[in-house]
Amino acid sequence: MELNEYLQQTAATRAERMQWWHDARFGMFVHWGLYAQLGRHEWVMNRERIPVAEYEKLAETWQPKERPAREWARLAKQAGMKYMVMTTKHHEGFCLWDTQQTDYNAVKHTPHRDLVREYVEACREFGLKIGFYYSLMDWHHPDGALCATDEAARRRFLDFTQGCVRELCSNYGKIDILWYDVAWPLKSADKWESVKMNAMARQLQPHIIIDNRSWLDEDFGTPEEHVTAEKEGRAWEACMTFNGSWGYMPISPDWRSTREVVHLLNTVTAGSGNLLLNIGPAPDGSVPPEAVERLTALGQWTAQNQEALYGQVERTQGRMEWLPTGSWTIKGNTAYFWCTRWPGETLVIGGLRSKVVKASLLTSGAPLAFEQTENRLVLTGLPAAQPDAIAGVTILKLECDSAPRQALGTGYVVLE
Ligand code: H79
Repeated sequence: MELNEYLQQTAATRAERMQWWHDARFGMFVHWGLYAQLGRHEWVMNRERIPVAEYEKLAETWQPKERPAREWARLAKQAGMKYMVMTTKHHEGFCLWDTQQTDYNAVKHTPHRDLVREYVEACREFGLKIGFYYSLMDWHHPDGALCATDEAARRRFLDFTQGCVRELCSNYGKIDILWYDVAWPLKSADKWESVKMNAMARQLQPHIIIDNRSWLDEDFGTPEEHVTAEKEGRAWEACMTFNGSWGYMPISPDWRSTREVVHLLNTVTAGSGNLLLNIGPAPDGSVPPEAVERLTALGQWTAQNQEALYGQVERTQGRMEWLPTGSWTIKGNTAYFWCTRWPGETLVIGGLRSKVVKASLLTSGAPLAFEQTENRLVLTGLPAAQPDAIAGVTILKLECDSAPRQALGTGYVVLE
């Protein structure tokens, strides 16, 4: 298929295909592979220069417990996540599904199970949308690097890659997201035959959503380990680790707190983006206790604040101002103020240009007294201390008579 025709076709169906994804806001990334057994990051093979033959031995010793994917899916559901994305093959090249493309897979070797099927079944059981991560870069395949300089190797590697994508899109029922990663070493969509590959994926899975990592922009951008909104109108999803490593890494002590994750949710929601938060299960498939603890707390918080979090939101960029006490998200005529620094019984917001009709605490629904003059909204009678004990983030709901807008202007403060 021609590039232009492909781009037109995918653009024509994008809004409809992406609706659930925009509403979902929050997903779980799962990085699981042979590297989990070493517990030193999913790049351990590359960073420690482990020879392929030595690394391969990890494929004889992997012993996951029974159906850990059910634990992940249950936890994701409880945390308020609406979809999952799991590594079907990371850079190490080990395929977690029953593939015909290589013997280096989880059925031919340990654990002698189709881990992708278990994952898919768990997602369905818990009502989560299903994403497949697939690393184009491959450190195990003999043509994975050679393909850059050897035309016959490139042909073999593309046949392998397209074969993998075909299987993943054919053998597991409806798949919702295809999440490519690291299109190394080939440096263009042409070289990867990305249009052909992704058109095939779409033919097999007409509703699928594809990320931007096969040298095509496709459906959404993927800022990694930072939360940066794409340009207006472009969908984006920030993918974030919990502790600085995607793969299991118990020696990393730097876990993001529940509060930090709520702050991430605030930022992505303000930019109409999504958050894909990662867990790296242990070799047996269990979720690190630090992640369980935080995701469980997050679940309580998201359940109480779901109205502000999920569904169609508007971007706040250029519409609202920063404030020292918290930050905004917007949904229709309602502004949500995520108060992270509780000021006590009175909260003052400057420069709100829309008339507030009703103010309340989102969690309890308790109405708040307020007075609004031209340049100041003064809310009174608030609890003396931060009411939210889970993350220290309480949302104030301000229903306005028009689309919320805030502009402080220069006012009377002369800065010179
Ligand atoms: O799966 C997780 C990470 O392992 C993977 N993406 C997330 C989701 C990833 N993280 N960092 N990277 C990939 C870095 C990628 C570096 C690269 Fe390169 C730059 C790959 C290709 C160009 C340097 C040069 C490393 C390989 C060639």
